[in-house]
Amino acid sequence: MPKILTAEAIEQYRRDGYYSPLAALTAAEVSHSRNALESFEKSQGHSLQGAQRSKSHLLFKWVDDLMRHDKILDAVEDLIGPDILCWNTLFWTKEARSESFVSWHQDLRYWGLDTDGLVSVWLALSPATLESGCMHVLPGSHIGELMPHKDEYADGNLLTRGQEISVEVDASKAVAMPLDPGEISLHNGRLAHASSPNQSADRRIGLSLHYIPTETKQVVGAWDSAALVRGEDRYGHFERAPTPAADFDPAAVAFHSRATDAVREILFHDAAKIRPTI
Ligand SMILES: O=C(O)CCC(=O)C(=O)O
Repeated sequence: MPKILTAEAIEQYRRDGYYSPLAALTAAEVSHSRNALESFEKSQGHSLQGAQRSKSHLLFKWVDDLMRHDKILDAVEDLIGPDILCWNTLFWTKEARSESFVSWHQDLRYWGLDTDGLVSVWLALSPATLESGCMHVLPGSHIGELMPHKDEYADGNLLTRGQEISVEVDASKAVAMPLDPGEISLHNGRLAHASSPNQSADRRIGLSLHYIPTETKQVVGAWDSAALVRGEDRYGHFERAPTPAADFDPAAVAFHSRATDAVREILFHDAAKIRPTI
């Protein structure tokens, strides 16, 4: 018996590679999270940058709480079962009226994870609309071989290598996934997706959370880590990430540095050029 998704939603996810939208956070939870993010950004004088965007649950207790949010985990459990690791949490902020975009790509082409089961949850902390550059997906593209990609490093591309699918993507078949604040979309890590610049007057703030079954292995990097967020890990393929006691817990911050260096090496594996930030 599924915990939160309907049988139709699960069937759609398996067939098309995504399901959206699903209400997850209350308005109070959204405003708590957005305030926490923006207060920190204000205190440091700029938005989250570089490694701060990645594995952010090790820096911010409130992100660790979001990563373990019952509604989100119930949806993930309906798709991959009760033993769940979270490999990464990653912020995707497009400033108001900015050129930032994301080219068409498939995440599992780059992450060194040997699973077809990765569930990518994208949580909206501000309106993700057509105007603000919500994600678009290509239904069914999670099935079959991963597509070839090339590294373009284009200005404004939020992806590490500016990677882009190098065969033609029929964008007329793309489906938009607009989200209200507090809603999530779920997509398979093999699904092709992209997004356009933010033409709205508000920031478009999203947090993506990458959940994997515990049997998954890292096959590119020599060392990798993940947080056990539900159930049991009977495999031990990833070093267990600590849970921070508070924001900037020294032990978790030290782990964050090691863990994001490892991810960076994985993401740039085989790349001809290395960008200074991820
Ligand atoms: O935030 C976006 O527009 C794209 C996010 C993305 O590529 C992802 O979550 O994998």
